[in-house]
Amino acid sequence: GETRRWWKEAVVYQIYPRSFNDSDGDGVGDIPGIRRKVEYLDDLGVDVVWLNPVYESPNADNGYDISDYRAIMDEFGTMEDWEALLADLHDRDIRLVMDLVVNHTSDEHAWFRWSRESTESDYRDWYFWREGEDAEAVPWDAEGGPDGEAPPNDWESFFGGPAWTYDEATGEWYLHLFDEKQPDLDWTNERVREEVFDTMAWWLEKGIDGFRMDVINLISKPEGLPPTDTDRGIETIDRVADGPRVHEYLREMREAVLSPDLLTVGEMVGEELPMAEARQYVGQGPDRDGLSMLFHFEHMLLDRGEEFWETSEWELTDLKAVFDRWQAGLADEGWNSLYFANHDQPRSVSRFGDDGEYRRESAKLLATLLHTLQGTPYVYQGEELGMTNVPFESLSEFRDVDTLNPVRRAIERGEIDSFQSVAEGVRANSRDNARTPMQWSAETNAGFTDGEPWIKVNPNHAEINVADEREDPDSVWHYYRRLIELRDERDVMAYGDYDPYLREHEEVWAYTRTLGEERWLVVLNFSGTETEFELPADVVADADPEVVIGNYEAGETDRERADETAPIGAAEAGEFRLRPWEARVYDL
Ligand code: TEU
Repeated sequence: GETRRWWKEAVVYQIYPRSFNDSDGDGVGDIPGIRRKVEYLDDLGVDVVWLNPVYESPNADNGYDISDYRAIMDEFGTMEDWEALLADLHDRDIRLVMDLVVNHTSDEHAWFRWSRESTESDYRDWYFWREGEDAEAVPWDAEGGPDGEAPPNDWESFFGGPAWTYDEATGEWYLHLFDEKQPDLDWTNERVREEVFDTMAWWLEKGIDGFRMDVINLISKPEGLPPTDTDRGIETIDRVADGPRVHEYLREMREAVLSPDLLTVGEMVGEELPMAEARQYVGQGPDRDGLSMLFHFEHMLLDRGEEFWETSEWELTDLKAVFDRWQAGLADEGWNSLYFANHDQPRSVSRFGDDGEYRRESAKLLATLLHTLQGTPYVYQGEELGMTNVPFESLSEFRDVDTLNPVRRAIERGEIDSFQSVAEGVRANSRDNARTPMQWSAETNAGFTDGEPWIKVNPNHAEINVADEREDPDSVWHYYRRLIELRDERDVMAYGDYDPYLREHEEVWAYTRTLGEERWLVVLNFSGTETEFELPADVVADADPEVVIGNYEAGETDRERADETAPIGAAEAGEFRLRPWEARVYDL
């Protein structure tokens, strides 16, 4: 993390356009709607917007199925609207990062339509077309093809079911690691790579500031597409993640179109990403891939169960271990991205905090953590209000293919009785928790639309919304704003070294950040009860250090506070007491 870069000092705000702001009353958010909120983003103080896909798409997966990389989806507006948005953002010194989805296209993309026409098509080898297998000869299910024919291998789609779809027209199967409307591009084909790089250059030419790269670690499939080997613990994801040529492709991309002044963040799906592999992706040396940063999933999997509708209890010690590993692993080479939420994940306060009694405190605690680790923080729309998960009541209220497919399929196959029998887990895990409309006000539809919203609005918008949050100086929103502002004032936030303490403590997360003479201590109580702990005396030599920010009475020192509220405060150097979900940052 030595070299200074603008994207290391930035805070990124993620916009899911479909759910951000609707300007024309069709119930779907749009680009003119975002333009009306640029001032809002500027007030919050963010430096970068990452925009989820806005390209032409039949929306089988809300824009992650692209049918034209160089056109804007009608529902979202026009290319002129998009250009005006870019100009508005740049006017306020906010940069724009676009989503790059090139592991797959839509099945309605011209390339796939041509590819599908015949086995002789010029575009046939742009995708993975294969003959089926003799169902008698292979151990996997013969699902979806003609009698007696099984798919080419047993890979499973991320959205459930086989990763292959049989196509009547030519009697072959095509690969799709996601929905059947998202066929995978074959990157071994040089023309595919050239076309992708041309498209990237075309957008860069328009003046964008970087790319978020969707499932970029899936672009290289293993030679021969071997089936899984569950006896040896090899599942589909192990076959397809971080494939044999992925680094070669990324270095080619780097050479063709990228530069270190762009923000490039690669999404790396999978269970565990070895640090050596990660450094290869985000190292800046000439033989590295040169991405700015990556999204790994390790903390996102801690509370997941085996099945989509199952959850498990996460432990703070595990969460800390994940971050300790990544903070240390990318300290000298590469750079971390920091996120607790995005459009694919349940709401962070419902998951890692307490969305009941201590919603505000715990939302601010998570914000403190996000902004005081080493790396670039990503704020997902609504996170700055402490927006929560959604009380979905029936399957018909969900919209997401990644919720509907697995549940419907499990019902069809008799694995579960009904939605109601798994409702709790689905409600906890569904991506739709993140996709309900941004809560602007207490008004009808949270001020998101004058029409009928495409997905339900969280009924708690009456209590949680931008208008109220901005009104109240103690709100989650104002706390985020202050954290973002602090980053501009204090270099230690971006560049300080991270050193953790009390790693085995089950409720407390404590660490210092050090940059030259500057040293911060962060203490976080991840529980709903008061907690006491001690740090080595040499960490806190001063018995009354200044509080930089905290989620109770910000700005007070411990001693001042101790006078008024007896149980709180460091009585002697190194001794701490934190209230429920209390977060404090000290300047030592
Ligand atoms: O997501 C990749 C991905 O695999 C997960 O985030 C996914 O939501 C989850 O593992 C499914 O169980 C990216 C995009 O962020 C997501 O919205 C897209 O649906 C997906 O790629 C396909 O493009």
